[in-house]
Amino acid sequence: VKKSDVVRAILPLHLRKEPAQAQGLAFAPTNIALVKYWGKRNTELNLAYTSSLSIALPDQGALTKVNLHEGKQDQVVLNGNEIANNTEFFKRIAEFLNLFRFQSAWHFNIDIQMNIPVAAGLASSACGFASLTLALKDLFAWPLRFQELSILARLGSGSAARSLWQGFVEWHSGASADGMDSYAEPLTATWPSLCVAILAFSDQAKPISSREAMQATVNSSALYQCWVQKATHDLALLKQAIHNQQFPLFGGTAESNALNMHATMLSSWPPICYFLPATLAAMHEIWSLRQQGLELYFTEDAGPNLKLLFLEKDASAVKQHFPQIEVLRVFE
Ligand code: 2P0
Repeated sequence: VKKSDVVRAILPLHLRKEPAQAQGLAFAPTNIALVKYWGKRNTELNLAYTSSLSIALPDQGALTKVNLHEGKQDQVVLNGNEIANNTEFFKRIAEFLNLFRFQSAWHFNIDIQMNIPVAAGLASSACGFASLTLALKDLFAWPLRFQELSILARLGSGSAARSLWQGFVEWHSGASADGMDSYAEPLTATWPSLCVAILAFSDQAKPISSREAMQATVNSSALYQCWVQKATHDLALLKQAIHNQQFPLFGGTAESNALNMHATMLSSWPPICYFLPATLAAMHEIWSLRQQGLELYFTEDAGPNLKLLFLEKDASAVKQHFPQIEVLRVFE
């Protein structure tokens, strides 16, 4: 099954036509996975081995404008700077746009405004492809459901399947070969006192992309099968914790899930390690604060930065220990 087969199944012939308006515009928030997506059962379609669950950061993400233009090739502008057509970033976007180039003469103008650091483990590809998918829906006026848009966004980047909504979002791994059952959905639950903060140590591009790193993990880690079981178990626990608003279970499950994901990377060969010395020092500090009674947990993605999880009642204590953070209330 190819990406183009999936697009044809979702967009029947009568929808593969001229834009309905001059420009499409959409915002998509970035998301932080609490139970991670790490490893694909199908690399063409970005189908995950396991389901994952994330939380959106309300005002942080990507605002994307898209239109057709007269030029001879696609043009991609990120935060006001035109992206060269020989970069990985450009190529991934152009490859995604090929799926929607219903006439070969069509070329797209894409203008993305992101208010998060790009390529620092802050899910820029997630909000980037999610906002581009929603902007294309707007441009062409596709009468699609969010479930179908989630499948289209996944063809750009796995985690983009989860970036179409605010709040808690679950991406079902699905089991079918064509991935038609692999889409995300929002949970109805909210948690108004939940806070998130990014504890940043580096805004440098990552040494290895998450795409390559997850494939290397699947191919070489002896722990990979354990990860599949662990992620499945963690997803059930996390949903229970959200449902019952049990914060220690919530934070503990997210932190343990992240550490298990990183353990699979450390056990890959060649080894993959996203920790910096400052990352480890902060982990020790968080564990020590927790022993002293502070309900503070972390998660970490494919980069050295930590994302702190805590409740509003502890926000000033957390800020005292980590003065550089900005406290984000996720459900405001
Ligand atoms: C996640 N990450 O669940 C996990 C945790 C990073 C660590 O999804 O190859 O950019 O485009 O499907 O989605 C980052 O990987 O990878 C990611 P592709 P993606 O958020």
